[in-house]
Amino acid sequence: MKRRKFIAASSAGILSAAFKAEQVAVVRPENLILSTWNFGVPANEAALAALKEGKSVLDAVESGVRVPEADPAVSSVGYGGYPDRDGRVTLDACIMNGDGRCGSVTFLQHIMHPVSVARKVMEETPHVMLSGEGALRFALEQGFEQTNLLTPEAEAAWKKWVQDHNYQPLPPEEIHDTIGMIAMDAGGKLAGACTTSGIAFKMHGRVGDSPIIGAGLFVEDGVGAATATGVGEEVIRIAGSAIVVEQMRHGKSPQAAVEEAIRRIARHVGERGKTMQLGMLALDAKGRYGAFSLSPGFQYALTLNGSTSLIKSKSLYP
Ligand code: SD4
Repeated sequence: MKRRKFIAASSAGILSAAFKAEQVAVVRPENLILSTWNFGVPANEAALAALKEGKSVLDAVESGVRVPEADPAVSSVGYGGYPDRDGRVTLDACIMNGDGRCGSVTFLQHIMHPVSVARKVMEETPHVMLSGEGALRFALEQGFEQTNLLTPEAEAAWKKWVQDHNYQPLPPEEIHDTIGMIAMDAGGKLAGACTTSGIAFKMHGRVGDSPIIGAGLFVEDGVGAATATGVGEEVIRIAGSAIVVEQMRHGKSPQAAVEEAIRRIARHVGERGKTMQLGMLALDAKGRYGAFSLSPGFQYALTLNGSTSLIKSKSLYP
């Protein structure tokens, strides 16, 4: 960090506030990017590359999450995602800028980059959310190509599930992972994106938290950003990302805010929480960040001052 910027940050009181946080970025970093799970590492690197090229933080999160969307080895996002119980890959995604602009698609089929369709909804329509057939029609009008998203591997996993599970949804510990990314650029501007194929072998038409602004993602300049992964129904029930940002507005650190959200979910789900996959990430406008999950195993990618690492989150249950 350049000396002049460092002095500006400390004189604004940012430094002293940051020292009180549980997880501390000592001064506002050049760029801060957080995303869920191990596939967040290459995603964060793509987002960082976009920021380094001078692109906006909104561009950065979009290019970041496009990486797992296009990766057939990631069985929970975009191309290669596990299908619903009828064998159809249906995708949910949203994107949000710190100034309140946002867009979302739900139950979208045949399009590899739902996050980019969500961005077009934000930029090219008077709406926030498009769903299903209408979202697909809009995507095609916008020039997106229709693709078969069901890879042979995902189809084989689905066929095995059909044989083994008698058409019943999987228990929460066996579901797969969403990418949620939140980021702040050197100027303090925030953005986030969230994209998923949802819970594997879900009912046809089921939509989770990921494309819902305020549930899977929420971002507000000057306050903070939050995102969620895991059993979307439980995140929706508490308006997860919105309440995390709201608590940061009222003075909680990102870590305290995600812990409070996870504890609220724990009260709803009782004993099931011990094995339920559900994690949240948050960052605030001071450059502090936090992560917490219900059951153990949640990991996130953190990019701070130009380098990215994969970190094991703290969890409520051991
Ligand atoms: C959903 N939250 O559709 C997503 C799925 C997920 O880890 O993140 N699984 O509910």
